[in-house]
Amino acid sequence: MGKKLVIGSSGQIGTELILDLVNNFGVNNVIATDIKTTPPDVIKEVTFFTLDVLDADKLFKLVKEHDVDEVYLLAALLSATAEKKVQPAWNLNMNGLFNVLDLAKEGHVKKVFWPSSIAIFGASSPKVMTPQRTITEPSTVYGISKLAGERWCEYYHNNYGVDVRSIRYPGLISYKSEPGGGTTDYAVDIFHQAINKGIYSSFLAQDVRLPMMYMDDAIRATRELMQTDKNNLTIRSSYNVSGMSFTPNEIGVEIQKHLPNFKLDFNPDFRNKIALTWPQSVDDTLAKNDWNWRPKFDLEATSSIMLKELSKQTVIN
Ligand code: AKB
Repeated sequence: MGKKLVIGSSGQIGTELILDLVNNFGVNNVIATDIKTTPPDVIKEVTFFTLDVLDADKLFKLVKEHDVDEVYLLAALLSATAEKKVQPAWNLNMNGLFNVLDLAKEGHVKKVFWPSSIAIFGASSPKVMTPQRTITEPSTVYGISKLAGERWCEYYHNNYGVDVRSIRYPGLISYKSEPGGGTTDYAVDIFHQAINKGIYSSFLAQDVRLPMMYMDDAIRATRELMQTDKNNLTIRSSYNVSGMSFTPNEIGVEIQKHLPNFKLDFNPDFRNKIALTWPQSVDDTLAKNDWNWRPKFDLEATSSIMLKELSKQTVIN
């Protein structure tokens, strides 16, 4: 068995994906890389290298020297940050992907995972139960880069036989690692602030509904997709996957069931405009049919876990 290489391993998804890969394949079969020079404490047992995915030579050497056969490319600038760093975001999100796809095209790695996002949809897409295939006119740099990336993944699969697999992640909720630079980040921040301050000011308006997913579901979806027989996959751009959908007001009410004094107010900023162009829910029938995708966590379960786990961290800190 070759090794699994995670690029962007210190981010919100990367940290938890590393833990899952270590559990399933053993610590000696996983390599963590990130542009940051030191890995987070929770993954410090794993072999780690500093890597900028735009450095194609260093990436190639790492893959060869460590006998890598699977790459998880998570390095990207997310929706809110990308609006402020337009060219760097486009450069990282596109050329990072090309560097990895080209390695697979040349036969140096067998399988690639690359995340897309609900951000590929835009204001003209249907909002409720957004289909797998529909109008996609994203209006953010991030959304444009993810949509272009999807087309390239499908192109590399169809023309060069590259085994690349992808999920359109919704907003992800986790306690082991924090998100950074996304429009859906409020749904993690709110738990931290509820515990630490008892009050949260949401940068999305109270009734903006977005698709979300608890991190355990997102990681399991990733693993299940990667382990599915390639003949079952009918989508080589990226799969819609559904977890739950809620508004800032609804998550606030859920938190108040645990913390009755929690106060929530609303100060929408530029991220609200982005959120208004995204789906409220997505239709993931193809993921269900092709690789038996089933979410396990709803808002109630997610809120209980988040509050319980973050309270422990507060006590320890
Ligand atoms: C973001 O908010 O930018 C991301 C995403 C939905 O892809 N979390």
